[in-house]
Amino acid sequence: MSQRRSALITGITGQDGLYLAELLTGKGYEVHGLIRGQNNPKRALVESVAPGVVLHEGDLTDFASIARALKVSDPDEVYNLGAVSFVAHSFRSALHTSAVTGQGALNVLEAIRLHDPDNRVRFYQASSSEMFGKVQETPQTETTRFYPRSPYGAAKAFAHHMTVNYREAYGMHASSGILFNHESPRRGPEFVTRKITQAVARISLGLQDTLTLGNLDAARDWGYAGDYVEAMWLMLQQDVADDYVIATGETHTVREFLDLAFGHVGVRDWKPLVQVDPALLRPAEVHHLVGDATRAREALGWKATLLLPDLVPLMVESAIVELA
Ligand code: NDP
Ligand code: GDR
Repeated sequence: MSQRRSALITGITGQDGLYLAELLTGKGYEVHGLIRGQNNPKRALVESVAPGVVLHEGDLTDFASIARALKVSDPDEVYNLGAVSFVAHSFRSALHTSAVTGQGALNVLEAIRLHDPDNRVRFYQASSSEMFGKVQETPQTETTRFYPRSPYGAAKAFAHHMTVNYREAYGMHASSGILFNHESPRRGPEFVTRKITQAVARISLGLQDTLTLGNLDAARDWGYAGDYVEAMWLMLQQDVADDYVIATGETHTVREFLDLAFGHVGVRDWKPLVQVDPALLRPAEVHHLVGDATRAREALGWKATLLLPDLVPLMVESAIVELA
């Protein structure tokens, strides 16, 4: 009988960490997670989503804690999802973002190299479409040049290059998923999709009057997080490690998102309900992203199943249910 496979997930308390822990638990994996702080309030949430998960206290800036988690869990697969992930915040906290989102990934790579010199462990790095920043070509593919526009994007580009380097220099099975925006009812409330859908739910129930946003013209390739964690897993099941763009291939503006969200609760003209606050504009913006996931489709057999017109109602409905 084959031995039960095991995985260690950093960032297990985040949106993707929860979906991935759920996915891997469902596949029969022994799931381990690195969790920050001595009493992280999200511990119970992780345990309810992925029963049997084993949590190890640690921090991506603390090399020893990563080495310890690796030693105790001895995983077949490591998914590095932990990061300071909010782009707007990264401008206010550039050094910390660099330490967690950039150097943190290197800490994990180096800890794996020391723990497993025989390259048995397979590694996944959560790279991002934010690395494309001021886009040099449309749609963006695995070979599109990076031009990050934030401390977050720059830190992710560093982590991405280090992942490629550990693959090429040491023969590590290290893959990067260059994921475009993906959303869900588990998305953090600071991100625009969840901010909008939660506000629309509250406005529709008479609990809030208006919504304040920043740049309404930004365009994003928005997919569903449940689909995207499936792609992460598929990458680590390949014989050869590689980098993959994961995207829907469709782009929409924040305005279009507002049309769909307010439209779902019967509000056609949302303009009187939405204010723009210049304080929410970013020092440098990523204006337009759209990904070409051909490589993922051909090599992994992966395709986005839930597109924005179905995703937005799902998020609004979920926010309404939470308020009930
Ligand atoms: P979230 O912001 O929801 O989760 C981030 C996770 O990182 C949380 O578990 C958080 O823990 C953890 N974390 C933060 N700081 C540290 C630290 N110092 N040490 C250890 N863990 C830490 O992000 P998502 O789930 O949305 O994204 C997962 C990954 O994918 C991130 O790396 C993100 O940058 C990347 N990504 C996300 C995309 C998206 O659209 N969602 C697209 C492309 C890439 P805590 O709960 O304790 O704060
Ligand atoms: P993003 O996501 O920066 O693309 O990074 P976010 O939802 O924060 O912003 C998307 C776009 O919406 C515009 N916007 C606003 N954004 C927020 N958060 N709040 C607002 O009020 C608002 N108004 C307009 C932004 O300017 C931006 O153009 C996400 C994160 O998950 C990253 O970790 C990940 O790498 C990328 O997606 C791909």
